Amino acid sequence: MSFHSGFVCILGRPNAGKSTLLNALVGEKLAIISPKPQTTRNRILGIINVPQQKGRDGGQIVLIDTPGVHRSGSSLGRKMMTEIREAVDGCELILMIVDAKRKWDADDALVLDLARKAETPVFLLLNKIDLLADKRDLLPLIAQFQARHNFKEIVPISALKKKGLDELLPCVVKALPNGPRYFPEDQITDQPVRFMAAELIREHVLMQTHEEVPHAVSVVVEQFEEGPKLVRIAAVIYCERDGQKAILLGKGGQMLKKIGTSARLDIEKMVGTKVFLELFVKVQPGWRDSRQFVEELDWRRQLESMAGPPEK
Ligand SMILES: Nc1nc2c(ncn2[C@@H]2O[C@H](COP(=O)(O)OP(=O)(O)OP(=O)(O)O)[C@@H](O)[C@H]2O)c(=O)[nH]1
Ligand SMILES: [Mg+2]
Repeated sequence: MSFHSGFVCILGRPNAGKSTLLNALVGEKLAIISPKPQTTRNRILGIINVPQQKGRDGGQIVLIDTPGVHRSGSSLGRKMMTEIREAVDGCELILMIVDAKRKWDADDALVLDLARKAETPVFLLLNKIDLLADKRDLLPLIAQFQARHNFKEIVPISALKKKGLDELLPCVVKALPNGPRYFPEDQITDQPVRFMAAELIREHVLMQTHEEVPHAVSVVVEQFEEGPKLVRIAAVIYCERDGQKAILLGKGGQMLKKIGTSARLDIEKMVGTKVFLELFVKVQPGWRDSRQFVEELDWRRQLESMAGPPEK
């Protein structure tokens, strides 16, 4: 018996179900989900330990959820594409995920192009099969995909209903090289709770607002103080225009209150203690086109600057 390990990148167009898959495979909510495209903006690590079982090799899968592959000229869009490329670079396996209910189009072609260039084995995951009325539709669909690329495996799944995942995991382990355990067995992500809290707040903004508002919003946690019985959090919801700020506040502050209450309950579930959450809304005109602002949103960068300059 041997131990397999490696980095596995989930790649796909916006809304294909990448983050739903990450959460389902890890068994914890690490990434926020929404029906709106371009929900995920950073790469998100999820660590899965697969025990040796019934003669099968065990291993550690370091799964990376990525933003949806898309064409965009904004600084935010470019940053999202950089996050995707960083995840793809150096991974041992790509899980390309497509929505089985959608016709193949230029966006999927863009994803396949990225996967091909990586020169890494690619699994094709046909997601959302729970939406197929007739399961016999799967066979011609699989044949179509086989003609597009020499996929190492084609696996029909439903990330939402957790179908096909038990078949997928051993295939992923088998496709990885023999290697070390990269992360301790009890670690499931590299993302600190402070930043997960910011994402949960953004998820509630995505749920409660429409049209351009969700895309124009970013969330920064400015204060995060963990006590034994209470976590105090102050966060700023940035938007781009006064009109968006008015929507986020709502009549008499009702909208912000609603977002705050529901986000607080989710954060309490995550941290396991009471949370005191204060939210502010600020206008940062055109932040999505500001390279500096977009870079400052990157939590990996924020962590570096919190740690201060390296000691000599
Ligand atoms: N019916 C069905 N819906 C799914 C499935 N997987 C994901 N969804 C839904 O598809 C929508 C998008 O899911 P996400 O996981 O946020 O998609 P994503 O690929 O991470 O999207 P971006 O982060 O925007 O790139 C959500 O409404 C999910 O509930 C599935 O297997 N079946
Ligand atoms: Mg996502």
